[in-house]
Amino acid sequence: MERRIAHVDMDAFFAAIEQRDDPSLKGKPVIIGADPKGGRGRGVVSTCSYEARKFGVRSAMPISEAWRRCPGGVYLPPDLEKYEQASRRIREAFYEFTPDIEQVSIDEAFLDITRSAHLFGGPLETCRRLKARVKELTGLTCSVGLAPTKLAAKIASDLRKPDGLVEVREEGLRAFLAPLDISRLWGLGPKTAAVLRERGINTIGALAAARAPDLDGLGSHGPQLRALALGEDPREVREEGEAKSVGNEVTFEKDTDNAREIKESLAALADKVSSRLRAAGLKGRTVTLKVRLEGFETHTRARTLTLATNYADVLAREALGLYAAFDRRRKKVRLLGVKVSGLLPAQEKESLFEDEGDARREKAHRAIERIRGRFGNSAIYRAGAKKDI
Ligand code: TTP
Ligand code: MG
Repeated sequence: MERRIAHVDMDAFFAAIEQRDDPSLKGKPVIIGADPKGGRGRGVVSTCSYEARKFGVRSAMPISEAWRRCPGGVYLPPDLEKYEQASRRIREAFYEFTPDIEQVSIDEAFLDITRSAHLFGGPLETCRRLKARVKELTGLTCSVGLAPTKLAAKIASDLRKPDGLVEVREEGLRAFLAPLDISRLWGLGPKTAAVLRERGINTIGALAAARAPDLDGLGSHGPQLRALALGEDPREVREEGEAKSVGNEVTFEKDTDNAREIKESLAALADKVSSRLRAAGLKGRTVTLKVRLEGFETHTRARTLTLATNYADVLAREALGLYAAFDRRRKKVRLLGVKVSGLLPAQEKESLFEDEGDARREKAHRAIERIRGRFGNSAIYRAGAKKDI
């Protein structure tokens, strides 16, 4: 039976929420991210409205560059709590259509509607209704790709943004993929892409038609990529190990090698990530440290814990440990990030022998959360994290 997988991706998510909440921003270039400080700001763009994209502004671009391209834009700091609330609403809408959901990020999910679509007038009609329901619950538009595989659904959702809906059927799958650039394939890094391009393989169709010698030197990756190019992608919705994570980062006012500043920032980031995980009822197993050095050179280091956690002190300890083992070759630090992935529900028991410190930690975290709930986030800091991020 043909699988029907929908990939849903909200349009200009953070920016669209700000435009929804302040109608005077509608139709304007809105840029969410670090403070541009009149062009001297040092952080990056989180996202921007489609109006701002016309000026060439993009996610992850330095905010100073965005300012150069679009000095007349409206620049706003992100309000993650508000966006997470919208994200929860969207998920509620999804569950009205199927229980088979894989949330990929704050604004993106796969839905397997193979078994439920008949209840809503068929797969395409299900997607139309889903878009309408998301709009009704959040006032926001999304783009949906409907296809027999995750790869094709993901690509399809991106093709007619914003407010798009693109359907790909099994019989048209290979023809749909063939003209697309190889960079659209998952798991294809820039190095492999460069090797393929040197051999004249630029499109997914060319890769599908490639002979064994063209795939030489790519190891087991070669046949795998070719299978994807042929439309073979058996990955299921809800598959483990998807890029599901909670993270925060900070760009320093000035590049720094001040050990104390770095330590406090890592502790504050761990604190923030811990609060967001706990608010979402999640814990995670893998802690990733991101370090961007002067000159924008970026590195990540990760460690996977035996037991998943959402405790600020455990995350801080891991982040500090990863940082201590990182060799920055005397270069100064521009940005730090802490991210937790490998997420599971916080109440899930992983071991019969809970860490003896856990009950105490849980109590301490709850006490801090109560105080913050009553007096605001800066009413109390954890030791070593005396800082707002
Ligand atoms: P995306 O879905 O990549 O972007 P988007 O929803 O803003 O725009 P599009 O219409 O192209 O889907 O990411 C979702 C949100 O995640 C985005 O609104 C802001 C945040 N984000 C960042 O903070 N930094 C980033 O580098 C990216 C890519 C996204
Ligand atoms: Mg999006």
